[in-house]
Amino acid sequence: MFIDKIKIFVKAGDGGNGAVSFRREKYVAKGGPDGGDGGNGGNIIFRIDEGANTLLAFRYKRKFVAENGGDGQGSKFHGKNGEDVIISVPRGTLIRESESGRIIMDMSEVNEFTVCRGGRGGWGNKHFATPTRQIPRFAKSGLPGEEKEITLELKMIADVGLAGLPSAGKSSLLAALSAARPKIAEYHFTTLEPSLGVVNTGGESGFVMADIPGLIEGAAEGAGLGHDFLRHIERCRMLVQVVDVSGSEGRSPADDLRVISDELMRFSPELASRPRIVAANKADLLTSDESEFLEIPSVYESAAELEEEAAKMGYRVIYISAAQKINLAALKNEIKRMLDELPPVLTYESELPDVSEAETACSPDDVTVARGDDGSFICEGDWLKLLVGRVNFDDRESLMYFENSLNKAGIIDKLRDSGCAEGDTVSMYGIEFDFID
Ligand SMILES: Nc1nc2c(ncn2[C@@H]2O[C@H](COP(=O)(O)OP(=O)(O)O)[C@@H](O)[C@H]2O)c(=O)[nH]1
Ligand SMILES: [Mg+2]
Repeated sequence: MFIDKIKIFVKAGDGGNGAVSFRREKYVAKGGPDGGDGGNGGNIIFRIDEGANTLLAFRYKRKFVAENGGDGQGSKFHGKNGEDVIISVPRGTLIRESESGRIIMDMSEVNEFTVCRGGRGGWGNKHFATPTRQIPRFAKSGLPGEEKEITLELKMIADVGLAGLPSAGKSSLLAALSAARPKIAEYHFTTLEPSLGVVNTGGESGFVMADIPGLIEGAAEGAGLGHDFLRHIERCRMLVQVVDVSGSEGRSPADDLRVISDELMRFSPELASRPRIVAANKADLLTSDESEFLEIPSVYESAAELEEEAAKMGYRVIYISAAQKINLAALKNEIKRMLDELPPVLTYESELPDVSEAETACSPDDVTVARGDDGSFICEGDWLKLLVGRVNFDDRESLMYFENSLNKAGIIDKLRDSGCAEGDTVSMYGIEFDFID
């Protein structure tokens, strides 16, 4: 079973609550506040696992929830931070937002990525040991951890992608050129999962080749195994189209070239436009003498047609036998020559708006004021949430900035208009303070 696309749910831990507590000591009549902070919630982190090449591990586990932060305690005890959850994925996994389909991250160049941040722990009242009335009295509740429905989609990373009809000899070619051992047999759709192999070219690096299940006419409509597997060669720098030149299955190689080209085009015109070579395979069935390979098109009409069709599309044809390992060096050298001039493997940019854009998108005008059950004034709005997230409540200057921002943005006026008066409690994303007019 091969799984290369799956939807999962992830949630980072919530922040623990800050404690509100007062020191009690012998001989100290009235102790100061000593409530410790809540711990931060654990993050959800993706990490590349070089050994993995499928998303099979997610078949039975689709929900990942990181630990919540512990609550703060008296005597300045800080709550324990929640443990992160590390999720291993194969290199080349795209993380998308399920609902919009937008790419959050391409796990191909970074090794680690935090997809959901744990909520920050609430502040204990120890921070407000010398409360001036202008500053928040105490920060109490921890903030919730982020949660998301995401879709993981594996797009393997290879320099060269093999495309062709079933039984053209794609798997045989990968096996002949690399140490990979894909399944090979004379029946169609032997290959049910993609595989990668490293092809040595004498130099230190070589190149990576990807074998995928065969395509047939109508794959775009779901015929055969459909064309979803093409996603695994979408990053490839070039394609090798494998064609059975012997007509061993009674087909015309020129037709085969057209059929596959059409299906590639229907999947993605961009993929279809990548540089390509045609590997005319099973040439051993036409002649067993390698020196006669170049003569094939002048002897066999079907091969001449293939040459003509390929020339129209701008592709070079190289005659090979994957099974007998004949003329493979010529193919390999041509691939190498082409790769030397091609841009690197495709990687995908995040499609999420960056944070600064998100910030400019929300406005203080959208901040609302509501009354809580206890009579407090509760302010909410994305603009405010971002502001609160940025303030360091341990730092006086940061607090001043907070207060000025509220003033300038008209939030204080809004509170006043809602009937908030001197001494009332105002609550903003876990922060509470007394209203001073
Ligand atoms: N005579 C001959 N048979 C081949 C050659 N390459 C592959 N085959 C055979 O064709 C069949 C299909 O090969 P396979 O590599 O599984 O094709 P795929 O479906 O494109 O991956 C197998 O029986 C292979 O042994 C070749 O160069 N010459
Ligand atoms: Mg195969």
